[in-house]
Amino acid sequence: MPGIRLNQLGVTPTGQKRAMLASDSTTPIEWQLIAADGSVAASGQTTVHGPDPLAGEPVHIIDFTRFTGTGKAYVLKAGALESRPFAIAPDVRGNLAEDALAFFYHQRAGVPIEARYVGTKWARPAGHTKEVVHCFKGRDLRGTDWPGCGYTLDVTGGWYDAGDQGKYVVNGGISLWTLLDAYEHLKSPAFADGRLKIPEAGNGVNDLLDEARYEMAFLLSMQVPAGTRARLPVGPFAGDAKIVLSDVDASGMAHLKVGDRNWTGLPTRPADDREERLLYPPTTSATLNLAATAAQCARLWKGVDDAFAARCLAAARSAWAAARRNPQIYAVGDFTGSGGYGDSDVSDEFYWAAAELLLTTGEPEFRDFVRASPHFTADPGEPGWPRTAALGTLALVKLPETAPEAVQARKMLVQVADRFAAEREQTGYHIPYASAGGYPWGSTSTLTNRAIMLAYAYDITGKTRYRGAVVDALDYLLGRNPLDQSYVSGFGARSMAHPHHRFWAPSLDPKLPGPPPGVISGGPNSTAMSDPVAEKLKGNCAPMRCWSDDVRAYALNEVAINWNAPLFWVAAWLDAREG
Ligand code: 9MR
Repeated sequence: MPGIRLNQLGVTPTGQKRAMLASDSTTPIEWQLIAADGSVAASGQTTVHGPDPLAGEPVHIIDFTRFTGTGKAYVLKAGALESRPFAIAPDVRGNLAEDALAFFYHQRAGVPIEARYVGTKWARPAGHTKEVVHCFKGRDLRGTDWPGCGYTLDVTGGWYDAGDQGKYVVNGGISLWTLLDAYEHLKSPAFADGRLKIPEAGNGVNDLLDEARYEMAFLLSMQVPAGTRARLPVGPFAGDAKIVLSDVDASGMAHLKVGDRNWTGLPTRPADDREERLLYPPTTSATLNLAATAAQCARLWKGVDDAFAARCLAAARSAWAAARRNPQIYAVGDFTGSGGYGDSDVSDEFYWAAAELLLTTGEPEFRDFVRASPHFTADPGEPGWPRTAALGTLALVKLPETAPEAVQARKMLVQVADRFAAEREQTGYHIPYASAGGYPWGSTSTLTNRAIMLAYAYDITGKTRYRGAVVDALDYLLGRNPLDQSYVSGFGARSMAHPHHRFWAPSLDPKLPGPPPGVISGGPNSTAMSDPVAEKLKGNCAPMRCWSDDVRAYALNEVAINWNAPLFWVAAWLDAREG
């Protein structure tokens, strides 16, 4: 492992440039930047950070931002330590944004993944075609007897969530939001019609919208039909309390998920899944995810496909009304075969949905709701599937500049961005995330989601410190970390190659491909070390080191739509803002 670590793709000439090294020295160390011809291009002294409990080592920082030359093979040296050769060039990220977005085509359910778009290596037959499914009926693992429902829904399509082949409205919601937000906020020509390798390229519609529509259509299909009464759990149920089901008007709610009755083995190509696929009970959170994204859809497809936009608006309104009628229906069922995505505080989902509906319709009901929400005046934190307040804030900043809700949202956004940017000083690796409680499941997405907030703060204020913090986050993810690891497949000298995935699993079946380029691992996880690989590391790793590139490590090395989406957003933002 090289002693000096930095973004394995290299750095840009005009951007911020930092590298890290581990050293016990309490005094600064001389460093030199050596050009390919052996000449010293720049030199200076490290900044001593000292011991970093997140990294499990004492860290020094080399900052060579002031050097603005370009070249292919620079090397940093400090004492006996060296970096790998690296590039300084405007285009070091290459196709990161496009590849991160291509992940969503690869994850499509219901259609074959065709060689003409992904190459023969990653082509595969369609999985889960014609998913006309009925509701789970019978006893779950917690002993609750679910009555099933009197209908089936055609929920063919959408994206598989992750290494598993479940399709979840909750996690689908934030992932779809992120793609649609990239479309709406970045307005990048890079994804115009015909730019992506997807079947819809050339249909006259922006390709990013086309990819997003594939999931939007799935979310719409998960809505409970009008006139449906259902027996659902109302209110939270503590601990092992018996769950009581009540008769409610469930019209317009959204089922939380469609998934396998039992977990499928590893590997399982999507087309080879023989498990029964089932709809699981509607929840308030899923319903609000539908309301929020359908509201986005209603404004973004207006003028592109008015009929689709109108369908989305009707779905958003009926979902909102359903959530207001049923504000406390949580994912308390305990089912095997698919992920939980349970969330018993949906005040943030209410705030998010109301903010999207306000932005789309301008109606007073949504304005009043937003203003009365505790999230309107609170630190939104970073987005995450159970924490969507930030998404509401990012909707409000899109209101006309002088609208009081926009003014307040900008204030909260800058406040949270300042907090994230300041956290860098607490970490040896200078990243905008000084997690005191260890690293959570999917920690790489905490960073990319924070980077989205920082990017917005830069766009609103023009302060380079926020852009620098975005670069810091991405540098860490692409190799500037104690493991010298790029968490993105195909990008960097040591990049993730063995994700927990049922198809990209060559270490389990040599006939299967590895991950395509541009797929990000969930990354270090020191707080929920539940898989067999993680269990062995438990207690022996500093948070940033609790990771292994192992297909069995589902708590450390899975890939997921809500993790690739913010990677795409951030890479596309940097491309758009750095030229
Ligand atoms: O990302 C989810 C993480 O926040 C949870 O702690 C974890 C355990 O419930 O589940 C993660 O989501 C997984 C989902 O349940 C099933 N598909 C794969 C997801 C990524 O690991």
